[in-house]
Amino acid sequence: MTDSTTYTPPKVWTWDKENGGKFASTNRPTAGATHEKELPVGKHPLQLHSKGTPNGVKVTIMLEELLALGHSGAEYDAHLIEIGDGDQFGSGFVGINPNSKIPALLDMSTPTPTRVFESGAILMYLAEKFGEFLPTDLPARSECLSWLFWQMGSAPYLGGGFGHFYAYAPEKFEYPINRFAMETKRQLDVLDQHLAENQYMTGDDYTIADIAIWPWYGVLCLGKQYDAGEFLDVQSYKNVQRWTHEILGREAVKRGRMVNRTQGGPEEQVPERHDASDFDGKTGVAV
Ligand SMILES: N[C@@H](CCC(=O)N[C@@H](CS)C(=O)NCC(=O)O)C(=O)O
Repeated sequence: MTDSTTYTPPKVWTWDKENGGKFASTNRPTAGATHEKELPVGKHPLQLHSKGTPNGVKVTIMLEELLALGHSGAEYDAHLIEIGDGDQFGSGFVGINPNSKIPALLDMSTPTPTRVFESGAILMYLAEKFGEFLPTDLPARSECLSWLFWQMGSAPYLGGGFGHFYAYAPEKFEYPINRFAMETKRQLDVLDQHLAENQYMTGDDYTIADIAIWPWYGVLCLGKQYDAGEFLDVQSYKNVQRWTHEILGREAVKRGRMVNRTQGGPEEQVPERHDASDFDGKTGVAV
């Protein structure tokens, strides 16, 4: 590993497999399947292949919210994709997401199975399929989708930028930590100013914009993400704090956070969800 202050890029980049970092064993510069592996198919209309990361949790919260409203068509099997073991490079998974990232959804209730990848696209698909959490009135719908796409564009700076260099990189480099901490705090301020005037991201109604933003910025403001609560002074974002705790109190959020989770105590985890009874005896994620 070369010191970042003295690194001179070669003329042509080559893959240094030993470059260190938490994800060195799964990251690669090529796409496509590395091995044959069929995906399991459960009994429900919706087959989710995911893991309980912020992007994965967006979808399980949405599904639990839809079930809470009585949409039986939103019943789902949540199969665990162990991204640390490279499951995302299996042929079955690549067939539903050529980008090899969780979450990915297969809707078996359409005449031929419909694949949906990218968490924002999955939220929109489910919102449109069930007619919930996405306003139909054009100005309100546009506001909701603006915030949904804001999240999709912004979170990589938080996760891939700040989180990576603050928590996962093999060494603490000042330059990228400063750059991405500044951007993360700017984004938190965007949210804080907006939430000073609005109960939820799109006004009075809880929508897929909140469902997309909360698992990243809400959990960050709980001080959980990257153990960076103090460093980023998350308590100072008072309006984000108010919104974060309001959403934290929702039953569907409590359930969705546990699905495909493999961290914490057994009472916090539902690694695979095939039935509502899988939540029996589970207490939820500690804050
Ligand atoms: N833009 C994508 C990002 C998905 C994503 O980055 N997923 C991560 C986990 S949060 C993943 O599958 N990583 C595995 C890998 O990079 O190999 C989405 O929102 O669905």
